[in-house]
Amino acid sequence: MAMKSPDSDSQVSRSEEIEAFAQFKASSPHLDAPGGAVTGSPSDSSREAFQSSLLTERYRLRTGLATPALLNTTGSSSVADSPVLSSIPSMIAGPAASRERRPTILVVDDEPLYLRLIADILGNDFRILVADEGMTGMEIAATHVPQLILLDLMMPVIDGFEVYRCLKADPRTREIPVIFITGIGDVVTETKGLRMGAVDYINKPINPDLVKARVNTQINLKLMRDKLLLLAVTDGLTGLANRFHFDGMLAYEYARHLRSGEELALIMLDIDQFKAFNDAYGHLNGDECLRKIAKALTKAVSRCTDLVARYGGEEFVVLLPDTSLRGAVIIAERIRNCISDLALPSKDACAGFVTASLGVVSGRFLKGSSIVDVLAETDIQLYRAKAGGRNRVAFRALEKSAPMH
Ligand code: GH3
Ligand code: MG
Ligand code: MG
Repeated sequence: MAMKSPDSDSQVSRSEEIEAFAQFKASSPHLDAPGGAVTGSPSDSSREAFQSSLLTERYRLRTGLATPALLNTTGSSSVADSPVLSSIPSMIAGPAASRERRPTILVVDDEPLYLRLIADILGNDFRILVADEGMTGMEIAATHVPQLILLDLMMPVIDGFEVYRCLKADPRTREIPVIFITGIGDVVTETKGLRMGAVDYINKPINPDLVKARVNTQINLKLMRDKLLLLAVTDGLTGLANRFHFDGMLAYEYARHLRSGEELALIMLDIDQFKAFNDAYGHLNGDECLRKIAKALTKAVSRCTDLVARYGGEEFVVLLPDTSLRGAVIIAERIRNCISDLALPSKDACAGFVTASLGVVSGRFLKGSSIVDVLAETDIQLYRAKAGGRNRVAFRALEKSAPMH
């Protein structure tokens, strides 16, 4: 693996250099959150796939321009965006959106009567958003990400199946369960919808008790699934992302950076002489110390695309997409200072308080290079920081031009 060091000793603790880095960083353009790519639609023919992608594209364009209508108690001005909504603003009862804790359900139906009816049936238990046509429905779904969508099959311009395809082709709405509402009620149509992935059907004319029962079941499943998904990616002790999530995100960001050619930075952190801390103060205090350090780490990174994770034991990692070595070293120094500033006493540690050592790498990667090499090099830098006396940052730039093996 071809690497180069940015300076002769690779040790950073000079305040002037940090200041210069800070100025450099302040002058760099701000990072936007990455937009997810549409990976295709689950259409059953190429014509449908083409139509879906066209619709998705139109929908995306419109999403950037239009604020979707939100129906609430106060009858906000956005309600007037839709003739259907403006006629039924008082239908939804409940607290203001900002204090809203009830699950959200989006109802998409071209018939105002049914929007009214369903909102009446479910309005006491759920926050209800409505749309009188598919395009608006998709916009609202992407912006508000409801827990469930009730989607009418028979609508003019874009029917429910097509709206469903677009919802499933969009990463922002892909995971939202959909119940179809249909007046057709034949086996072929219902089977088609269920095969596409709809979670259930509601038949017109609507039976309120049946609607409530079906909706409650699906909302409970969705909430439970969301909770499990969150648990699967969270470290139980610190609340940070866990190793599993970090590995997935590293692979994703690495692949993205292979394509974009932008720099990707990684920080690996290990608490110094933490065994001594545990021995002196006990494991419960050790756990509390890890939680405090996790909080400090979260505070030290600012971009929404940065990921802080617990790598294992008393080791943490920070993934910094689109970040130069200079930027990453500034952040590593900030983290190191935040941890020192906690001033957690550790009588047997060299410094007398809890400190950490950090290894940093950043680089542009070529096809054929390996993510394992990046991790291994970050680890090497971490142990250089340890060997250099602990409570410090060591770093290295990964060579841009030479492929790694
Ligand atoms: P070094 O400066 O070389 O990193 O020394 P160290 O003592 O930190 O490293 P070592 O690998 O010898 O010990 C790591 C310690 O971290 C030992 C283990 O008890 C502690 N540790 C790991 N995970 C946890 C945890 O979840 N809770 C607590 N309280 N301690 C933990
Ligand atoms: Mg360790
Ligand atoms: Mg340690």
